[in-house]
Amino acid sequence: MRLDHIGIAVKNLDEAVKFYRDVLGLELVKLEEVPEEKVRTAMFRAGEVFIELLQGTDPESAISKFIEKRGEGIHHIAIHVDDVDAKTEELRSKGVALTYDKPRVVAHGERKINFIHPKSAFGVLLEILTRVERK
Ligand code: CMX
Repeated sequence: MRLDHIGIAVKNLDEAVKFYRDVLGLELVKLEEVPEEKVRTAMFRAGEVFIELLQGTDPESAISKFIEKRGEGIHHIAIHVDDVDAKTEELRSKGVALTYDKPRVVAHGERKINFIHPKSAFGVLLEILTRVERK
């Protein structure tokens, strides 16, 4: 297992990209829309890990709801695992609350993801993911 990325919820992705890329100077690796999660994202390389900015594309998006309740800020921490299906089953058998029964395939099959509910992880939303191909 390794830390993959830190997700930050933002209201305006374009404005946030200007800060992280142009002011801070991080390398923008990818801009992407993930319809399955109702988000637009920007992924920046920060050494061995990534910083992911997320803007909701729908008021019902988890990101839009998060910002409405708690404001912009750190939304989740993502941990890469070799097999997210096996990890989901293992964690469920240990009584951990997961948001999806089965991991979701997103980004044209590039990633498989699930989330550990913050109530099971001391107030932090943890994403577990398997990347089919790291980009
Ligand atoms: N981090 C920490 N706590 C969070 C949280 C977050 N990101 N999101 C919600 N919470 C808190 C809520 O504030 C609430 O706290 P209180 O009970 O103290 O008020 C608590 O968790 C319970 O919330 P809930 O009523 O069960 O559920 P919500 O409707 O707030 O949804 C969650 C929370 C995690 C179940 C939902 O956001 C979810 O299913 N997330 C997974 C999907 C997702 O986040 N997608 C966007 C990212 C996609 C990507 O990375 O590509």
